[in-house]
Amino acid sequence: MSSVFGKLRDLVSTFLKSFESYEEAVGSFIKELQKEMIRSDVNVKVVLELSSRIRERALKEEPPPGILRKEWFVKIVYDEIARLLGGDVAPDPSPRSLPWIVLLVGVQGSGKTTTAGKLALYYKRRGYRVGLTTTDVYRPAAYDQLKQIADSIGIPFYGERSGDPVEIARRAIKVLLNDYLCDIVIVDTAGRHGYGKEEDLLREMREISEAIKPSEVVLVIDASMGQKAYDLAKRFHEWTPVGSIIVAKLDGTARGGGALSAVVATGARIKFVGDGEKLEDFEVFNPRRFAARILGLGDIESLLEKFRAVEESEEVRKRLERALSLGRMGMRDVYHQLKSIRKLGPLRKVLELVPGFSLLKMGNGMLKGGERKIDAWVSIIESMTYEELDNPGVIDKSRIRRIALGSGRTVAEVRELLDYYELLNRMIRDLKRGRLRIKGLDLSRLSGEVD
Ligand SMILES: Nc1nc2c(ncn2[C@@H]2O[C@H](COP(=O)(O)OP(=O)(O)O)[C@@H](O)[C@H]2O)c(=O)[nH]1
Ligand SMILES: [Mg+2]
Repeated sequence: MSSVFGKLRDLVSTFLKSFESYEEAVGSFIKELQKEMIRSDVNVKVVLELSSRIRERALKEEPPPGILRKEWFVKIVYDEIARLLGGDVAPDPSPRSLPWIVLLVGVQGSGKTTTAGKLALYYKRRGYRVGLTTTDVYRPAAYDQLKQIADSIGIPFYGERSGDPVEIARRAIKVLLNDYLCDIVIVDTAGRHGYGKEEDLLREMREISEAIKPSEVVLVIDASMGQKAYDLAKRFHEWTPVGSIIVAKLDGTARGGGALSAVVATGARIKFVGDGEKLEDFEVFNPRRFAARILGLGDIESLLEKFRAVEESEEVRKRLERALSLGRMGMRDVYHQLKSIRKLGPLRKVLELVPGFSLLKMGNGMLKGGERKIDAWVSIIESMTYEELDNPGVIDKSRIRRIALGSGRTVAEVRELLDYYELLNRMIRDLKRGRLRIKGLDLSRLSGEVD
């Protein structure tokens, strides 16, 4: 099974090292990306959409300070793949109403029966009363396989070894809901029809679906399914609208390109992934982690660190903007500032490039004392009461002594922080009144240079 996404990692590192101009490198990257994606699992339409969005952003967006354009490009690729998969919003796997009836569909061998057990265990552990049933009458072992799973996790099972799958489904729902008082029922289905024709299978799925009116139809897809995934998902979706997707066998070598295609084909989201044969090997889908897997982000971990720094500095900038519009900066903002610097460690170089950040280290050369001073000030602020944080004006001599004692710092250090806080607020006040000018200052884009 070839995987575009293993290759993508090489593409990324080649891209980062290449000597071509940015535009050329983006062009070659996108061309390679398209080739690889098409050669492997991902549908052509998906590829074209994805690459045109990447290209557009790549040529339009300016990276934040401290980030190279090429590095920013990698973030764009990562973002766009994550966006296809649902972006930052993790799926909500809890039932939207009870009873909750799940109909699992998918082809033979995709992992449906195993997934039925995994899903049942997942909900059982969350306090639901779950029942299992199967409509697969074509494969003699199907009944036993699911019954054994149900027994092993101690939940009710209903099945019939032969008969009409639609009627079996109807009866199963009735029995599990009324006699066993289940509030979630998971219906496993056949992956291959008795006559072996795909259309017969799809028609049967539709009939079962119309008979039991499931709360959600879930398509189970094998992570290693290749180019076929797009068409397959689309066909299932046409016959029985797919509400969500579960990707099984993600523990294999496949990176899940087929799953990406299935998402686009159905417009449904991936809710869970299965990553092993055991029933515990199951978790709620995480779009960013999946995107990272797809990109093989292991070796650009440091780049991700840097992006985190950018996000951090965004927060610093927002707080500064607010302080400027209010004409005052709170002690909590200073605290956040100091923590950011400390958290970012050597990466605070990045932070220093953030517009407006330099303003904060001006004055008494706060960073001169190095990490030690930052640590001291952080622990001093942590020893303040809410009242003191909200209104540092109340901090008198005796409070200074108490804070020094509580934080294990000296009275001089506490005073130094308070002086810094004063100075900062004087500067911000002056800025607001226009007595101090910062070159090109407007509140949406602060420049750190002071005239
Ligand atoms: N490694 C691995 N194997 C799996 C996973 N899910 C299912 N399988 C295996 O895949 C095979 C087919 O699974 P099954 O649930 O019977 O598929 P079905 O035909 O769609 O019902 C079985 O051998 C399972 O043990 C998984 O997440 N990881
Ligand atoms: Mg099965």
